[in-house]
Amino acid sequence: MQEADINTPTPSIPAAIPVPSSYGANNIQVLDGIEHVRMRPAMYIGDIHSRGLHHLIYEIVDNSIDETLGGFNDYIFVSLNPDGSVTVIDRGRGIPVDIHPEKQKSALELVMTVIGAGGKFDKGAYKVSGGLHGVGASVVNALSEWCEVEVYRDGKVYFQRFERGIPQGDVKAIGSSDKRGTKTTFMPDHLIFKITEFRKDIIIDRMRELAFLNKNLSITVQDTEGEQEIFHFEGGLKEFVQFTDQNRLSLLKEPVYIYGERDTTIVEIALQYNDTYQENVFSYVNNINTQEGGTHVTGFRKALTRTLNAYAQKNDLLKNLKLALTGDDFKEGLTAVISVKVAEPQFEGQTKTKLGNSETQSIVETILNEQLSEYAESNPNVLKVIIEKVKGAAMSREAARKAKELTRRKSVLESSGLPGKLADCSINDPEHCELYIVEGDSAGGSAKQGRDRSFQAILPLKGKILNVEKARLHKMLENEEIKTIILALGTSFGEEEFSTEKLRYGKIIIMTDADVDGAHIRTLLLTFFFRHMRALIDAGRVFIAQPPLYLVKSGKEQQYAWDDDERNSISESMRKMQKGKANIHIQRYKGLGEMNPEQLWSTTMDPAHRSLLLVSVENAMEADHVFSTLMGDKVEPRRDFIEKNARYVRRLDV
Ligand code: 0RA
Repeated sequence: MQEADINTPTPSIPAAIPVPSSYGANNIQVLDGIEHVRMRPAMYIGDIHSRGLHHLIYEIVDNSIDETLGGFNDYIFVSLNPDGSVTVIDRGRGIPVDIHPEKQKSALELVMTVIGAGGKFDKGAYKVSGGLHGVGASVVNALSEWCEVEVYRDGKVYFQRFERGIPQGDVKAIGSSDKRGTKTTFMPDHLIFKITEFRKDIIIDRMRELAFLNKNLSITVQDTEGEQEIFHFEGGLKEFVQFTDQNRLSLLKEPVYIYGERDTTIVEIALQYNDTYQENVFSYVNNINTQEGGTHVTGFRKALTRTLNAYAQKNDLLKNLKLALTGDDFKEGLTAVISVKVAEPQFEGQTKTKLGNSETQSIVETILNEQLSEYAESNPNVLKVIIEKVKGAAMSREAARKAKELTRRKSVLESSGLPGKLADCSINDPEHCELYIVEGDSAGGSAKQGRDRSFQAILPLKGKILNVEKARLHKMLENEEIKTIILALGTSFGEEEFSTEKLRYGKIIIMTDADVDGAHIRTLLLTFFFRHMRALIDAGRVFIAQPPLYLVKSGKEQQYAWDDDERNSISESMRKMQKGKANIHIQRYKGLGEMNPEQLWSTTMDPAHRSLLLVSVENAMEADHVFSTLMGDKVEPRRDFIEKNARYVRRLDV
């Protein structure tokens, strides 16, 4: 997948914007700012593909969310308009329209044209400022063909229009109204974005999430057909946890809910235990998903372990357990959402989604300690269930340890040998090495012969790997295929030992057949990477190979096709050259094994010609939902999911 580098200037964007001679220094600065955004949009919104496009909406919605966090707004309306533009309405105070004394411009115009002005206004205590968030409405404006803002304030309606960021006249009062709020409509610039179609499902995921996180807020999403969905959850985080666990069996009647404030920090937590073995903790700071965690998550874990442990000791619930509980034992089957509001959040980490504020850790810890122990005292039956679950985890941990000891040697995972099935590459520099995980021995054979052995390694898998969604840790480590993968990667495994630094390959490429079994194996592998080696996905190390589906032949000429459209247009053009007399033969590749080594190399493995799909997890919550639906125990939701999504499945030979 080709993504523009953050520093790549956008080609073919008219940089020169005509500047009227009456413009002063202020205006030149403003125009420079707008021009910079248009030259390097990725610096401001991440990319110019689907992700960046949707970011435009989030950016405008974030402003309305700021009003909500300040207590001034309880309603947001997002409409995908038939002409491709988007409208966002709130019932906040309305962007001020009075004239700034020095700049001689309305506050509205400054908000919409001065890059970075959003942050300079007093937007309330809990500013949205993580990662790419908070770059401001001016960035959206600069990247829009046109943008119109209506402000409802002081009994009047004000209006201003912009084109590619430039005001088309001053803000004007165009009518009277007793409403309050802001309405922004923008048309993403087709000169900037490679993709200009919004996807309703992506927008709905984020709006639903925002509604869970702000229980007083109601968000309506309207699609191009006029169809509306309303998101309003009075249960807030409690409902968020129930939504996350909808395909799992919960052990509690309803989630534990904690709310507390200290100084200017607000802490909200909901948690429950289910009958699976994974942990799902989603954390937010000022409504931003902190994918890399941070101090709020550390505080949460410490308090959870300490409080539950202390309660269990005190009530003698651990009497037949001969070992001490560890932090990991509290993770099995835990689903939790942690949401904190912090006045001056410090974001760290690779993607600036890790909270750094040290005071937040002790605030979360104190609030959770206090309230969870109170909850425990008044809900002894719930605590019994939780402690039983935790004890189960501890006993399974102990069983795994004993199993290892019994074999009287170091665990295979700690041995230095490589698996016998691996055909390794010859160079040692991981950055330049690739591991192909291939389905089946016959495809493995072709891949081994076709590869460039200097930097490409091949690991053939025998068949289906274990479904890790349903398995406990020690069961996984008994599975030959999984052991082989871990050994080949060199990363080791498990909370303490896993390390991306030990990874032996820069790219891990999953190469399976284009049929149902291939899709299943690919999903099993992705489940494994998502649940147990998520860091590799986040680091952009996991890829999916794209073998062609067809070989179209006519006489000596031959071309590969990756989908039906391509196949048709190739056959069409072969007919026209050869003036309709062509005898066209189309071969459908069912499996990788049908390709000879040279074909596999030239179509799928040769870096100069292949295309790889980069696996990324944009939305961990959504990914968790997909995996728990597809790989979990409940049959009904899986059937529903497959029925709903079947039309999105391409290149699948059913
Ligand atoms: C600056 C100051 C004030 C409100 C806003 C910005 C504001 C911005 C947006 C953007 C979308 N909706 C918005 N609603 C409000 C406060 C002005 C005052 O004190 O009345």
